[in-house]
Amino acid sequence: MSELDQLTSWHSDWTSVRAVVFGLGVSGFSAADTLAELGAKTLVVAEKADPELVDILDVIGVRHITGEAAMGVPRDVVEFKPQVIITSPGIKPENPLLVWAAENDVAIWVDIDLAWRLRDKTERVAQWFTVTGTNGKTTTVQLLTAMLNQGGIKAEACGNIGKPILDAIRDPEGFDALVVELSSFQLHYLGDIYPFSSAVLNIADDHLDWHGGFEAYKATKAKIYENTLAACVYNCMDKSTEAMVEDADVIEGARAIGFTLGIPSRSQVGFVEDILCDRAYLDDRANNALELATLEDLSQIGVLTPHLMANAAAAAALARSAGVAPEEIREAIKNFRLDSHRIELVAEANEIRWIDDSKATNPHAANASLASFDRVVWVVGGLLKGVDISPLVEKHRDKLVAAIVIGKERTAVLEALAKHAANVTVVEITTDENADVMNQVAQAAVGLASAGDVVLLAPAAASMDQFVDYADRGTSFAVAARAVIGATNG
Ligand code: UMA
Repeated sequence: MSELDQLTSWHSDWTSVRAVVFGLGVSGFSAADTLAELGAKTLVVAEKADPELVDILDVIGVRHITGEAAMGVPRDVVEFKPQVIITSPGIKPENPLLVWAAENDVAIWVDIDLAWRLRDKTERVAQWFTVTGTNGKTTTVQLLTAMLNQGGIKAEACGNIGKPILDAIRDPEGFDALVVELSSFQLHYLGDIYPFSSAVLNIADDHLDWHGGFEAYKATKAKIYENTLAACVYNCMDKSTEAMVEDADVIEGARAIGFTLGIPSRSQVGFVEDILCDRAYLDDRANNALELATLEDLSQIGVLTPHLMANAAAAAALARSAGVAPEEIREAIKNFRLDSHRIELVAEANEIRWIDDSKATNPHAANASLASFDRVVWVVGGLLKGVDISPLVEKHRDKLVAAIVIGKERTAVLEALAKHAANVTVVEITTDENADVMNQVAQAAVGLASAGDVVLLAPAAASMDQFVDYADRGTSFAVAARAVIGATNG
C-alpha cells in the first residue's frame, strides 16, 4: 500500500507528502492553499501565474516555479520527488510534466480527488451529487442546490461552476450536500469517488480537440456514474446516457432514473401536459405520479425553453433521490432565477426580441437555443474548438432570417452557411476593433429583423478571441442592442 493510499481523511498525517500543484488558476490556488494548511510539502509549478496569487504563496510559505522555468519537466520537480501531481483541469494529458509523472509512477489527481479524501473535515460530512453533460450543467446544479436547501438539506454548488470544491470542503460549518459540477477535463483525471447521485444531462460535440475525439469525450463523461450510491439520472431523449448507466459499476441498490420532456414511464421524471411529474419516488409508481410543478411555475425561472424544462426535470429527479418533498421542489422552482447570458431577454422593441444566449459556447447549446424560436437573426461565430458547425446550420436554416458572423476566424462559419443555407442573408463583421463588434452586429440586425423575429446571440463558439469571456460578450450585445433600439425609436 503506498503512502498516498493511507491519506483518506482530513485528519490523516499529510506532513510527509510531497505534492506538486500544476497550474495556478482557481483550482490550483485552492489546492496549494489546502495542502499548506495540511502541512504537506508543496511545490507549485505554473508557467502563467497571476502575480497576486504568487504573492499569497510567498505569504503562506509555498514554494513555486513560474515563467519559463516552469516549462517542460523542471529539474526542481524531478529533485523534489513528488508522490502526486495535482493538475489544473485545463492542462492536457500530453503535457510533458504529466507524461513524465505517468512514466515515473507519480499519481495524477485533480482538486476533486483531493477534496474527496478531505471530505470529513467537519463533523457534518456532505453527500456528493455530481452533474455533467455538454450543456445545462450550471443551471441544473443551481436548481438542485436550491431544491436541496429548500428541503432543509444544507447544500452548496461547487466545482466547474466556478467555486473550487476545496473551498466548499474547508467551510467551517460544513454542508449536508455538495452539488458538484464536473467538466470532462476534471472527469478525465478523476479517480474513485462515491457520489450519492449522479447525472449526465446530454452528450454532444465539445472540447474534441482536448480529448482527441468524440468517443474519448463520451467515455470520460460516463465515468461520473461509477460507484453511485442512490440514483444514476440519465436523459431518456439521449440514449447514449442510458447506455452509460447500464455499463457503469454502481453500488448495489442504486437506481437508474430517467428524465424526459415526454410522459414519464415508471422510474422516470417527466411531463404530463403542463405538469412536471415524478413516477420514480412513490409507492404505487405503476399507476400513479406525483405532481412536482407546473409549466407556469417553470416559466418564472426565465424564457421557457425545452432545455430549461429538461434541466428542471433532471434537478427534480436528483432532489427526489435525496427525499426532497414535492412541495419543496415546487417552491424552489418558483423562487429560482436563471443566471445572466442564458437565453436572457435583454431588449425588446417593435415586436423584435433581442436574446442573449452568450453561454451557448458550442453547437449543442446553440441548437437548444435555435430550437426555441421560429424566426431568427442569428449572431454566430468565435472560437470553434475543433467542432464542425455545419450540422447546426443545416438543421436550422429554414428559420434563419439572416446570419451575422462574428469572431476573428470566420471562414468555417461562412463556408457552412454558404454550403447549407445558401438562401440566407449573411453579414460578416470584419472590424479589427473588438470593442466595436457588437455595435456593428446591432446595426446590422436592426436592418434585418422585422416584427416577430428574434435577434439571437447564440454563437456556438467560445468568446475569448474577441471578448474577455462569454459574460463580456453577452453584456456587449445587450448594451449595443439597447443603444440601437434607443437610436431607432428616438
Ligand atoms: N495552465 C497551463 N497550461 C494549460 C492550461 C492551464 O499551464 O494548457 C495553467 C496556468 O497556470 C493557468 C492555470 O493552469 O493559470 C489555469 O488552470 P485551468 O485553465 O485548468 O483553470 P482553473 O482556473 O483552475 O479553473 C478550473 C476550470 N477551468 C477549466 O477547466 C479550463 C474552471 O472551469 C472551474 O470553474 C475551476 O477550475 C474550479 O473548479 C471553467 C471552464 O471554462 C469555468 N470550464 C470548461 C467548461 O465549462 O467548458 C471545462
